[in-house]
Amino acid sequence: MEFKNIVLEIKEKVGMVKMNRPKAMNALNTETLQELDKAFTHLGESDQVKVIIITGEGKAFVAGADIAEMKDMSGDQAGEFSKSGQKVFDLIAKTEKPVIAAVNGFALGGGCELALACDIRIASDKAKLGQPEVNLGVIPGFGGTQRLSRLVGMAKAKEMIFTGDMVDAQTALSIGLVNQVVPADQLMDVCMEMANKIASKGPVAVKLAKKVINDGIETCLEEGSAYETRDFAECFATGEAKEGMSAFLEKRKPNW
Ligand code: CO8
Repeated sequence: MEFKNIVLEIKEKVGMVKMNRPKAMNALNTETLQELDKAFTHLGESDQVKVIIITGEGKAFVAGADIAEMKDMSGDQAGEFSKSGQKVFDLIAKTEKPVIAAVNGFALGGGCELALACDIRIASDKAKLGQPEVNLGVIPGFGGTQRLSRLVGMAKAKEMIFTGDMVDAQTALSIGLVNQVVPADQLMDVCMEMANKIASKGPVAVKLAKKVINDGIETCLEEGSAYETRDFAECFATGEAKEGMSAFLEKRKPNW
């Protein structure tokens, strides 16, 4: 698939999305959001792809929503823009395949929110993350007020969102905003290694684990545990559990 602002590649079982508007620090304009929507719909539907990695070309992962496009918006237009971004990020968050954000550089505003919509964030030691919207007189509008506080807790989320300060990769690691920090030149190798490892596991199990964790965090423990029981049983119903356990007992690799 050909796009203007992103590059989509599939390497065996891994779908790779690269944000590719480096002159504008990969800022998210309407066209880029539409392209992301198309790319993730395609990757979500592909039988070949088991894991997705998203990264950015140049100095930025994504430096936010496109400020030039937003500047003259009316309240209604801004609301629509916020909704369209949230829709794409929800698609990413709910994609049945794990999504790894390879945070290569600045992940600011909508860029931090894009990383937050992913399942796992691996940061280069050069990365900087933040929600600088208050510097522009706005609040995060692509899910940041909700996902950041769920991930790092309300106090840290409020500090980042109220001050607009960026955090470096090590600080992001210390507050749980990223999973790992790696040297910049190893970022893609580390992400690929993790993606390949996940892609080698039971695909139904990985898909259901993502769904149960995501659904469970939005509800109470009792209901979340019921989701877990339902999907634990589902692993057996599909035959995947039988193959995984037989392979273990027969000392061979599972054939999913
Ligand atoms: N939008 C549009 N253009 C951008 C953006 C952006 N978010 N970020 C950078 N650019 C452009 C610059 O204008 C510049 O363009 P030009 O070369 O034509 O002057 C080019 O990218 C390079 O940027 P800099 O010269 O500033 O590069 P530096 O290395 O000096 O700085 C930074 C890099 C720190 C990333 C800096 O560019 C910066 O601070 N960018 C803005 C970050 C920001 O404020 N992001 C938040 C945007 S608001 C947002 O994301 C809200 C999301 C929800 C929207 C809800 C809908 C209503």
